[in-house]
Amino acid sequence: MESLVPAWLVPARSQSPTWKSPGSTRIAQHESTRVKRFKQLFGGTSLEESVEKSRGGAFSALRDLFRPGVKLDEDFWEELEDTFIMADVGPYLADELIERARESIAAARLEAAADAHGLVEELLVEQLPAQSDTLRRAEPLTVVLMVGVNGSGKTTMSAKLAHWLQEQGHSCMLAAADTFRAAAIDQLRVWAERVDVPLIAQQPGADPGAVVFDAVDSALARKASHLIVDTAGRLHTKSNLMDELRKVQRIAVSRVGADAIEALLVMDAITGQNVLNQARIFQDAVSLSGLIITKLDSTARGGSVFGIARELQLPIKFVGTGEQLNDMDEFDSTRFVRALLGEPATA
Ligand SMILES: Nc1nc2c(ncn2[C@@H]2O[C@H](COP(=O)(O)OP(=O)(O)OP(=O)(O)O)[C@@H](O)[C@H]2O)c(=O)[nH]1
Ligand SMILES: [Mg+2]
Repeated sequence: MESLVPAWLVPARSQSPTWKSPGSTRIAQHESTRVKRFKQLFGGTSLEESVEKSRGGAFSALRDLFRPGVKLDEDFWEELEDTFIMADVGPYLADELIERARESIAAARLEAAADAHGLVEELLVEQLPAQSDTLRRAEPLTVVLMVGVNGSGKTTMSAKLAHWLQEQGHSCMLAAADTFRAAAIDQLRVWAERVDVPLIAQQPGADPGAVVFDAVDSALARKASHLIVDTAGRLHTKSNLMDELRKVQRIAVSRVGADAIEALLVMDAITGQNVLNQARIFQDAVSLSGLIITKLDSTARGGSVFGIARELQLPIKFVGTGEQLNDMDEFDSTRFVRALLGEPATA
């Protein structure tokens, strides 16, 4: 029987030839108390796994830096900066963080690294834009546009959001505005059936603007609270495709008003620092209201989140942490930073 457990969830050491069935009992044996604690914290089944991975990577070095006995000397600052850069925080931000940490630590007259842990935690939380409501709620309908480059996770996240909204008692619909490939429409159809939400789709090649126009009509007629529009992945350099996105947004705005639009840029955490330029062009095309960072489970460098969010000054609304419906979470800066940094090492 095919395993219900996706491969990425199985710890790497379990994927050996002797490893037979990645069943839940066996996985449970691999769970550290830390993972269990994070499971309690996040109430989900996978964000903690993803964050654990980031902590196992560059961020675990950060945690080690704060162990008892380490002095706040030049070596410490150098190592801290290297660790930030390794974690994909980006060189400029790393530099600035170090400057600010130095100032705060000098002002607080701290000498031991272990005492500086809380301060660095605060500094990292401050880098992330203030939280906003997870999703707008406009009457009678909120239209959620999912935009982004190819393969960033738009379709998967559209389904996850539909499921998330439904679980909260909202009535939601999906619109297949990625009309480039028949497979894209089919992919969303499979998700819509799984989540059990109505899908509005047209033939492959149809005008995405027309799909959105029809979908808004249907959503209003059925009194849905949210319409999630899955758009085609596009490179920011293709101006005709960016114009198409503008048109889709214009149509949605003309039907429900600008305040009822949630335009979310879906970015994957793996691409790191080099997506900033792309993001700016998307922001110009469809005044974005927030970010979704996907694939946090697939990277050991959660630091890119800081650079992306700070540069764009947009709230991170959700994170994707796997390929299954429940592999998502609402973003919370403090919880995210705490999960990355963990408790200071005690030995
Ligand atoms: N590990 C992991 N994989 C993800 C996540 N989100 C999506 N994926 C996978 O990434 C791949 C692309 O996801 P899609 O949702 O199809 O991405 P998309 O942005 O709709 O792609 P296009 O429509 O081709 O632009 C699929 O194999 C997904 O299963 C995530 O949070 N974690
Ligand atoms: Mg897609």
